[in-house]
Formats: sequence, C-alpha cells, structure tokens
Amino acid sequence: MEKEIITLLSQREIDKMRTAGHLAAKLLHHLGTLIRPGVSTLELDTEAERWTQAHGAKSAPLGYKGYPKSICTSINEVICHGIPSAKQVLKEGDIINIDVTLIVDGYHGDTSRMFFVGEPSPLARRLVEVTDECRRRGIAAVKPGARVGDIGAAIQEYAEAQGFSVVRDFVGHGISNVFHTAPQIPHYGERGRGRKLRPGMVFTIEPMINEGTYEVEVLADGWTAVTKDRKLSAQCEHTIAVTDNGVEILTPYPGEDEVALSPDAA
Ligand code: EYL
Ligand code: CO
Repeated sequence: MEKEIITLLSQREIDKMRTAGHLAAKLLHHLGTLIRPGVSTLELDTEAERWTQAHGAKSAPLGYKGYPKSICTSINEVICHGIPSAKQVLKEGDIINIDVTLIVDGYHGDTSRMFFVGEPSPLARRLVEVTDECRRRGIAAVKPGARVGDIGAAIQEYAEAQGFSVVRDFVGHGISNVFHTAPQIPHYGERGRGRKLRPGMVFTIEPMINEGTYEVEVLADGWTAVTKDRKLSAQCEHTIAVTDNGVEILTPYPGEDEVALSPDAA
C-alpha cells in the first residue's frame, strides 16, 4: 500500500491550532453549563452558533458534507453525529456527548465530552468514566517514534477489560487547516503497527465505547449513528499534537492539564 502523506505542522501552525483548540474547549465548557432536564439540543446548537460568531470563529461542521447544524449532540444509544433538534429534549438520567469543532484563523479545534443530565445510572456513569480513561490512555501512548497502533491498542485493551466494546466504523483523524486528513487513528489495533508518530503531527483521538456490540447503524436521517443493539455509547475527543518529547493536548478542558507528557518522556 502506498503511504499517504502526513503533513507536519510548523510551530506557527501549531500555535494557531492551540488558539482554535482552546476556544473550542471553552465553548464546550460553556455549553455544559446549560445542560439540564427540559433543554432541547436545538437550544444548545443555537447558543453554540451565537457564541462562536460572537468570538469571531466559525463552526466547522455546519455545511460540512451537507451537515445541517453547528454541533453534534449524541444522547444515550447515539454513538456520534446526532443532529440537534427541537424535538430532542434532555431528560433526567440521559448521557450526552457534545462535539464541537471551531475554525479560528483558518485552523481547527475539535473536541467533545460526555455530560450527565442529572444523575446517571451506575452503568452509564461507569461507561463514561471508562471512555474518559480510554482517551487518557490513548493520549499517553503518543510520543515521537511510537506508532498509530499503539494508541488503538492502549484504548482497546482497557475498554474490553472493562467489559465494553470499541466502535470500528469511526476513527480519529489528522486535522489542521482542513477538518479531516491523514492519518486515520483507529481506537483499536495492535502495538507496533501503523505509521510512526513524528513531532508536528496533529490529529484527534476520539474513542467511542459501547456498552454492548460495537456495531453501528445509521438512522434514516442519513447522519445519526446509533448502536445496533440500542445499548449505551459514550465518546470523548481531544485534538493533540506530537511534540519533541511527547504530546500536547490542544483542546484542554478547563482544569485539565494542557501538556500531558508521555509517562516515560523526559
Ligand atoms: C459532519 C458529515 C456524516 C463531524 C466530525 C460533524 C457528520 C456525519 C458526514 C467528523 C466527521 C462533526 O466532529 C467530528 N469528529 O470528531 N464529520 C462530522 N460532521 C458529518
Ligand atoms: Co469532533
């Protein structure tokens, strides 16, 4: 197989990715403060678009391949690409992923996380905690010289040991002044396989972890991806950069460490 070209970003470009990423994380936090029973996902989308424009940024999903809204809102059995709607009203016990991608000065920041609507079931809470830990472990596998397969292996090993499954049909992706580019980052795989990571590579890690089967079904709307067995799914996403000695999270959530060095990095 021909090797795809993976663009390495300059320090100046990574600075722009950081600006976009930090603003995306700030929007995600803002939307989180609005979550409560009775709020519709359309209200979240409307506020996201207003906030984005007020901050001089652009929503990347809006119009991307015809996508009709500014954010994705994926509730319970929805894996990803849930479309905000007035008919979709949050209720006590729901778990919801909000996924935002902002464009600032031409560069993208892509991040998502789970929120609880009131009190989740113990199972839902555990699924969300495991998904968060999967992202953390995937990011910790990133350093120069490591391979793409190391990331997926770290995620898959932990998720399956916890009794959950890893979605195959959607993967992380390179991101820069384009929304989606090489490399693809599967959240499953084998250590030592795949492309070698080099300083300047920038991509997302966005594991989708399911309670039951990893199989996906896309609803008749053509966008919404749900679990085939309609059991719960959770996802969280960061945009990261490979640095000279490890990894930088470009979309740190308020309170989260901005720079996460690999455990064995200097
Ligand atoms: C648009 C395009 C099918 C998003 C992401 C919105 C949705 C379904 C075709 C990836 C790919 C968000 O946020 C994303 N990744 O982290 N497409 C996306 N769309 C869309
Ligand atoms: Co995203």
